[in-house]
This record gives sequence, structure tokens and C-alpha cells, in this order.
Amino acid sequence: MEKPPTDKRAMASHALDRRKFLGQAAFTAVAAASVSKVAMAALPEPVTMMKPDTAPPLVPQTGRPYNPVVTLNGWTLPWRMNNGVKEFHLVAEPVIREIAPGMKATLWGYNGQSPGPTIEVVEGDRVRMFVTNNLPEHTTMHWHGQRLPNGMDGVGGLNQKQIPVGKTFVYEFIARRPGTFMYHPHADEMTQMAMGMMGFWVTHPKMDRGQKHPLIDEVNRDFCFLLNSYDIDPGSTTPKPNTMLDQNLWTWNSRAFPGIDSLNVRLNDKVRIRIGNLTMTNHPIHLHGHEFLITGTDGGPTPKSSRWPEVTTDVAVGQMRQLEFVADEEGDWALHCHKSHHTMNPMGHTVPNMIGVDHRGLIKKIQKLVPDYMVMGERGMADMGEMQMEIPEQTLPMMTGTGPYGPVEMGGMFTMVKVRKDQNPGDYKDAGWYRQPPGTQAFEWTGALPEPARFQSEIAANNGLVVGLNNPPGHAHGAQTMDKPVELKVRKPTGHMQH
Ligand SMILES: [Cu+2]
Repeated sequence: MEKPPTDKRAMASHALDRRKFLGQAAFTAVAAASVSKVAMAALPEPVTMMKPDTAPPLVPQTGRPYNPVVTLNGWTLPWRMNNGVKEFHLVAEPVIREIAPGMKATLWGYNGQSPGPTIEVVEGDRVRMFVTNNLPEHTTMHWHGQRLPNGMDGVGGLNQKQIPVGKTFVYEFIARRPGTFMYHPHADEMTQMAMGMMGFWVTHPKMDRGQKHPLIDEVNRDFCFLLNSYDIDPGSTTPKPNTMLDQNLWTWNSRAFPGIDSLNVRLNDKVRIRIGNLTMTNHPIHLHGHEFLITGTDGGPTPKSSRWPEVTTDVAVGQMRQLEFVADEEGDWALHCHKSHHTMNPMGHTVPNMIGVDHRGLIKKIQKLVPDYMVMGERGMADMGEMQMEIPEQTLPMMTGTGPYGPVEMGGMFTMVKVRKDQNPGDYKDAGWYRQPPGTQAFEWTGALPEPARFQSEIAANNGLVVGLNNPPGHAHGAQTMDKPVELKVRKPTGHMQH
């Protein structure tokens, strides 16, 4: 157990082992224990998660019915019903979060993890949130995107006094509109969010008596995760909150590839992915092999007339995007941020470009003197894996992950949607690597290579001739005629030095 020392031993004693927690029986036992009269008078027992694994959906045992979400490398917080009110207990506290195997970070989070657990409620639910502050400084809780009374909005100093160290505040409101939301502190925000204090919130639409929301479809799989980022020096464990944009760990739910679980779905499943961005920059999220629609933002479900197909959607700072598609192509499909620096793990931005320089002998010598010395490979970055360069402890290789055909050369904000025809409904297990059927995979050409065909125009240009651009339609490249020459004029800058 990697829980940091805390004086709240009582809380740790309530910690649920994940295996026990996953069993429905264990969950029911907790729910039953929490309805005793003594318990009702007290705070709901805090539930703590000790592992960064993806928990299966938490099927509601009490309250209104709904189709639960799956939080990537996360979990949903159990609640108790108290006279018709859904009560949750969030505990703000220092946590140890495994970013990926080989690296653990000292973060601040909720109930044992960063991000905190996902909160799932139903449109119209009255919700009571107990927020206990076990941090070394004051905090608050802001319920990002919700309709609620002003005094429940959680901006420290503006809507309420900050929650002092060791105290518990109560927030209570009705979850008025269905959609995807987030929660985070609005107190020493720069530090607290850079340290990992955030969580996801889903308000499901009411489905009483077969009622259906006109803009919210039922789906077979509903995933959610937050985009977050950290600046943790190689070899150390605590993020530097003052870094605004140059973070070196780009994470989904405080996990970096290959630590991010895949999204495992059955062929032809309708899939929803909810993504919230609490980093300080935008992330163009790109899905391979399928097109999706944006069916919701933090403002709620989008009107049908506003939806168009895309394969990449930009999620700006503070935004949420909800994308939907039918997973009708089998395979392992990459899902990643399209900023290529965000699919890398820690690297110095001052790493010199060493393409063309053979320094493999040299680097070992330098590393004897400067253990965390890292440079780029001589043929590109892919060299670095091959060179088996030693990296400091407590850090991740920059490009990593191994697939069935070799190194994936990714890190950070990268995972896969794994679409399988034999994935059982309701089963979220990783089915392993996809084996492409024979004849459906890129292969090496072993025949003779023909001379590359060149444009006539290119040859003409090289000979200093007038360039022919107006080619009759239907003529293949390399067989262009020059019956209607067009003269190209090149204007050179004159006089001004600002060019
Ligand atoms: Cu990104």
C-alpha cells in the first residue's frame, strides 16, 4: 500500500481493497452497513481506492436507475441514500499515484487517487457532498458546469469561506441537467490542480418508466477520463506547480502510456467517450479507423443539427467533449492527442538534435559524470530505445510501449480502442493484441523498384524551360504535354529588410 502517512488512521482503516470492492457482494455489504442509524447520523464512510486500475461499471443498487460509465484507470464513488438524498464523501488528501509502471508521483487527490473518483447521479437527484480537507492547506470544491445555488459553487472567498485544514464542509444541490461535468478546487487553484486535484461527474438522464432523453442515446459502452498534466523532474516525485505550459507528463486520469488502459469494446457497439480538459493547453483528440459525432459539451447535449462527423476534436482548457461512434471496424485503433509532444514522456525541451551525429560511445562516458544526461539519437529519436540508454529511477522512457510488432514509440496521451467481435457484452477485459487476418496488413515489397516517375514539368523546370501547367484531363503524371505553356513569375522582395 502506497498511501502516504496521514494522521487520519480511521480513514485508512475503511480503505477497501480493490478486489473486494469490485465484488458486488462487497459493495452491498458496505451499503448495508451504512444504513444503520448510527451511520445515518454520521458522515458517510469514506471509501478509498488503492489501485490505479480501471474499475468495472458500478451498477446502481439504490436510487434511480441509469447505465453507468467506466472511468479509464479510475472508479466511481459509492454513495448512500439518506431520506431520498444521495450522499457522497470526498476526502481531499495527499496520495501516491502510479503514473505508469516504473513511476509513482506524490500528488494531491481525493479518496486515495488522483483524479478523484467519478461521481454518478441522475437528473433530478438531490445530492449532498461531504468534502473533508486532509491537505496541509485550505481548499474548496467547485462543481464545474453545474446549475446550482450560488453559495454551492465553491469559489473560495467569493461564494464561501475556504474549508480549513481538518474540517468538513457540506454542499447540497439538485443535479438539474444531465450531462458531463468535472469537479476541482477553487482555492489556491494553480497549486491544487497542478498537484492533481480534480474529478469527473456524470449526471445521467432520467429513465423512469421507459422515458428517453431526445438528445442522449443509450450506448453499449460509456467511457470517461480527464486530460491532465504534470511537471515532475526525472528522478523526483512531486510536480512543480509553477510550470504553466512546459509540463513533461501528459496524462489521462494521471496515467501516461503504456500505463493507460485500452478501451475494450465489442464489434458494432455504440461507444461514448467523455473527455474533460483540466490541463493548461488544448488537446486535439484523434481516433483512428472510425468517425465520431460530438454529442455533448459541458453545456449539455448538442442539438442534432449541430453534429458532424470528425476524426479529431479539439478539447480546449476547461472544456468537456462527448464523442460517439459505432465501433464497426475490428482491430486495435489508436486514440491519442495529436500534439506529438503530448504522446511523449519526460524529456528536456533543451535536448539537442543529434541526427547525423554518432555519439553512442560518448553518451555512456557523459552519463558516468551526469547520470540523467539524455540526448536525441543519431538517426532520430527511435535510436534512444535501441541504445538502451540508462534513465534515472522514478521516471519513464520518453517513447515507450511495446506492441505485437515492436516498439510503439509513444508515451503520454495515447491508448487504443480495441474492437473485437468476441468481446462479450459487459466485459471490459483487455483481449490482448489484434491479429490482422492474412492479406490485410502492410507488407514489405521485395520485387524490383522501378525508376520513380517524374513530372514533365519538373524536368522542364530543371532545364530552365517554361513550365506547362494546363494539362488535358485524364493524362497520367509523368506523361504531361506542354501544349499550353503558362509562364510563372517569381517576385523577389526589394528594398525592405524585414523579410
Ligand atoms: Cu495534447
